[in-house]
Amino acid sequence: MNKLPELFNEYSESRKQGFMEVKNAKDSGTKIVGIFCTYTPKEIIYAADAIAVGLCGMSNEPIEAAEVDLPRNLCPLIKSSYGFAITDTCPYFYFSDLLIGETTCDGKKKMYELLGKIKPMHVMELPQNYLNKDSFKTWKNEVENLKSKLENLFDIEISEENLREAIKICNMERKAKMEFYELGKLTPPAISGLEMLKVSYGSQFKMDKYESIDYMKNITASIKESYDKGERKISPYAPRILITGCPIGGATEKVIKSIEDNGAVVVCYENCGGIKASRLFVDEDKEPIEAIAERYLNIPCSVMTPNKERLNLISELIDEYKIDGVIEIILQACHTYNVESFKIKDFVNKEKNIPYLAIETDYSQNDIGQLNTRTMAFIEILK
Ligand code: BJ8
Repeated sequence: MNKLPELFNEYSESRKQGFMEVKNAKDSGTKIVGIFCTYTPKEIIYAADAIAVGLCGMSNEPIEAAEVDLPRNLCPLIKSSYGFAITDTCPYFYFSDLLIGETTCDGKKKMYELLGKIKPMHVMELPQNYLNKDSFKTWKNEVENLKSKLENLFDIEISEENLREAIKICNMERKAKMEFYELGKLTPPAISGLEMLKVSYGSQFKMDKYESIDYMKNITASIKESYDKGERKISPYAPRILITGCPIGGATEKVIKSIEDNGAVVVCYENCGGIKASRLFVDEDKEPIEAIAERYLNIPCSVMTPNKERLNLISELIDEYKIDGVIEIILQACHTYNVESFKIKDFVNKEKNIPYLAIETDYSQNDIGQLNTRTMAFIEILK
């Protein structure tokens, strides 16, 4: 079995390796579909024998170029994604035959209009009240439209069997990820939050799903084996933190680093890239399109209103992971998470009786001093 440090290094390098994999796939005639969001029903893309790639959007470098066209006071994730596209510095974007976006937040959907001038772009209309009966109909229709779009564009037919196979493999991937995240449930946790973030962030760049699942399983088994032999890397007294809020990775690793440098440990990520994206499975016993539509419409992102399921999820995770404090990371100018943070704080403080801290940040490294002061003060309360 591989030793841990090499596994982690390999995963942090996997974004670069992913570039080569996607190029090879493209050269051999495989279609590439670039995606931006957890709401994209990846099963439809795999059923079309294409590869879904998460597009670059976690780095500060292309933001200056993006600000020539976009307002400065905009979410860094949107500016970074757009900047990568117009500077042609994201190989995944470059190789994509089609981009898929959803009508989530205002900034993203307006950016998709601009991206549509550079690449073929398909936007799915995401209803934002999942409780409304018509929402399911609309969304199911959008999933069917996506299937037809891929069939026409790639001149193929997506059979029910293709869909069932894609559902199975995506569920297997979710299961492998959930087992990996369970390492955070141990006391003390078997892995630091920064390592956990690197593994889960890096995992999206493995193009072959079976390989990716095996790799995730290997990492989990390897860490468990060391833990069972008595290896402890984290102090049992380190306060246990749940991260919620906007998607993070790349430039925003600075927040996790600051939390852990100040003596706490991140044991669970509720956000996209973490549990939110992996805990919901597609029902393999239902009609495939219906089951896919149902699973994706239930994702508790702050673009939904109401978004009660997010509170339920946070509540369960606080209990399951024995959380001492919740830190919400809000990307600058993300209105949905920023406004919803009021409810989250109230719920965490009053219903779960634990401290909550909201951190608003961007992709620059200018706020590291202030970040450290705030996380240090918060962690002192927890000790
Ligand atoms: S399912 S979290 S990936 S929309 S881009 S909403 S940070 S202002 S990313 Fe998201 Fe899908 Fe939801 Fe997940 Fe705010 Fe920025 Fe908008 Fe953002």
